[in-house]
Amino acid sequence: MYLAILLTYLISMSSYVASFTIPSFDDDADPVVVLSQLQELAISTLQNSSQTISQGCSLTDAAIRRDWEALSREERKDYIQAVQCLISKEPISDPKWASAARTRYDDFVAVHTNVTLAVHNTGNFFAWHRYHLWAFETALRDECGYKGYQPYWNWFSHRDNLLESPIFDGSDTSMGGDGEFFMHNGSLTDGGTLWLPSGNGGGCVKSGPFKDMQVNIGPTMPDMDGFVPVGGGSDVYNPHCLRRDLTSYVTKTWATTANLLNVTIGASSNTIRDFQLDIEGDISPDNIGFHLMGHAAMAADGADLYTSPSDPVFYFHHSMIDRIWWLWQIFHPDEARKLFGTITMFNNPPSRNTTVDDPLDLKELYPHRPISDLMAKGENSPLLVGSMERLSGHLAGDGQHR
Ligand SMILES: *[C@@H]1O[C@H](CO)[C@@H](O)[C@H](O)[C@H]1NC(C)=O
Ligand SMILES: *[C@@H]1O[C@H](CO)[C@@H](O)[C@H](O)[C@H]1NC(C)=O
Ligand SMILES: *[C@@H]1O[C@H](CO)[C@@H](O)[C@H](O)[C@H]1NC(C)=O
Ligand SMILES: *[C@@H]1O[C@H](CO)[C@@H](O)[C@H](O)[C@H]1NC(C)=O
Ligand SMILES: *[C@@H]1O[C@H](CO)[C@@H](O)[C@H](O)[C@H]1NC(C)=O
Ligand SMILES: [Cu+2]
Repeated sequence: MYLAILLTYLISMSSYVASFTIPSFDDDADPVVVLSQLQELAISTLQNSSQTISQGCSLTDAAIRRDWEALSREERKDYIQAVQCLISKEPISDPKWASAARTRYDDFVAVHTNVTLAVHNTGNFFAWHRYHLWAFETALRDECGYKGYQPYWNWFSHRDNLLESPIFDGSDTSMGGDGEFFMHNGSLTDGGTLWLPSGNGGGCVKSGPFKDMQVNIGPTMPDMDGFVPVGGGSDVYNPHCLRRDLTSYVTKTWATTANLLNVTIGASSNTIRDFQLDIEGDISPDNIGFHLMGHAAMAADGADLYTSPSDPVFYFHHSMIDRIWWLWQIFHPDEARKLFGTITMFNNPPSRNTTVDDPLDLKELYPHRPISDLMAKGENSPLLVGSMERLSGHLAGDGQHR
């Protein structure tokens, strides 16, 4: 079935570069393998297009975001050092709205917290997070000497046991391990409608480079039982340790091949509406969607709707979300530049539809660029290649292209 959908589209491709055998996708296959097949299909699709990539960006000079697992020990240490460098720098955000920010790292938590209700379950969800991610990545590079790009968390790898993931294994090349054991009754997520079981943590991250990280903002709306909100956002200074409760139940349940195929080339992929509703967990009651899945798997600070960028793995998660959007855009050129949703969360209060001319708000920290800047230019581009930000990434999938 998936193959048929693809062929319809692929038949319309004209020129070619390299030979590539289109795999037949199967819900029973290993999701890690399926994702790298989708990745190769996407790259082949781009290579076969005769479209010129705009703004001086091409497949050969595009920046490449990579799987953390594909980075060498040295590359991982460079990344960790750059994040710690941002944590050691002074904030530049205006205390008028970000009085709780104490570090340059906090600026990115504070801005997310401030605009939360305008960038989740809204039409700008993907684009705003793409811009925020780019801004963070650029700060690592320009202000902290980092030479690479933002790595991503491949949710499908180690989905059965997150403690074995090189992101979470607690080693000196990880982003820190699990939290200390903290007795609690799981998390009530999805607006309090869905209960998820606890992992074995919930307290302060107990190992690895972010063991002693101090979080200054939040929790504002934590889902985890026993983690008490402070009643405010980026205006409430609340120094506390970074907390996690790595919950493999969540990735085991939802990081599946069926869900991956559904959003990229299957039933949920046909329109921006269904794609976005699926990713944000609103397409079916028993699927929390990849976005909430990643947050809920970290739990505690990383699952707070407002202050989740407090956990540095937030950027790994959103790099993967961005990658899935990018894959989907390549496979669905007619939908790729469309938006779905209004300018208020769940359209509450009721508001107008988002348009591609709407500015993306990163407060005074970065220019308010229109959404269209982060998507393709050119009405009928089969590729939707556009700005650097859009292409910046994902060309080396899953470490297989190193
Ligand atoms: C690209 O073109 C090559 C050569 O014609 C072909 O083998 C390959 O399947 C094409 N890739 C896609 C994704 O259509
Ligand atoms: C966001 O910042 C503005 C000032 O720029 C402030 O008026 C508003 O209350 C803040 N909103 C939240 C949710 O923090
Ligand atoms: C844990 O929380 C859930 C959801 O609120 C509730 O249904 C369940 O009874 C609780 N379990 C215990 C042991 O308190
Ligand atoms: C796949 O997508 C369809 C259409 O969006 C949806 O109805 C179905 O529930 C999805 N399947 C899963 C496993 O989420
Ligand atoms: C808003 O978008 C929806 C589809 O996403 C469409 O049905 C509706 O007509 C649009 N509303 C306006 C006022 O354009
Ligand atoms: Cu967010």
